[in-house]
Amino acid sequence: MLAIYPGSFDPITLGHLDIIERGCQLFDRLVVAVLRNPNKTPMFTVQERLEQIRLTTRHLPNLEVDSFDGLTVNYAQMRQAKALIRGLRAISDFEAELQMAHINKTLSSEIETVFLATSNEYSFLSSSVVKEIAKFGGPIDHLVPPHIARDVYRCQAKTHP
Ligand code: COD
Repeated sequence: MLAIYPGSFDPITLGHLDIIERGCQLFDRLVVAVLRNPNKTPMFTVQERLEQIRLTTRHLPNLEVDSFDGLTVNYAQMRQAKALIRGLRAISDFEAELQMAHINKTLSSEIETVFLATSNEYSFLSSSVVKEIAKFGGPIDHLVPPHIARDVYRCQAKTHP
């Protein structure tokens, strides 16, 4: 059975990686799908994020990394996926995630949303937190893989030399 883990992944964090590794154990195949979103100004281009995720997940043989635009359920249908995976960190995630799951169900009744609860150690972690800490020169090595930390600091140095 194929599942899709959609998101922005700007950049991928250890929290995302935890969900990906657990998703790979639950499903035969998992696709991490990066949204091409023209309305947002990300830190990393879609191409950079795809490379970052591929490098981070080389140890997972049943994982694929891809990008998509438009509705997630349309992409999931095109891939013949049965489920969307989403991570839940806190009640604040729950409200928005539940709403999105309901909307997606109305758009495509055959695709289920599967929620995975965050592991305790990553319950506070998001891509935004990583960027915020890096902006003020704080340590992020415990939040993202080492090559991502380097990318974030390099990007930070370019924008705020
Ligand atoms: N622990 C556990 N889970 C985590 C952690 C963590 N530390 N950090 C993030 N996650 C989870 C998030 O809760 C989310 O489920 C997933 O990982 C991805 O997170 P992000 O922040 O990288 O990506 P999002 O949430 O911005 O992605 C949103 C989508 C791109 C999936 C969404 O906007 C979308 O589907 N857009 C396409 C248009 C569409 O179909 N919209 C829905 C109908 S209106």
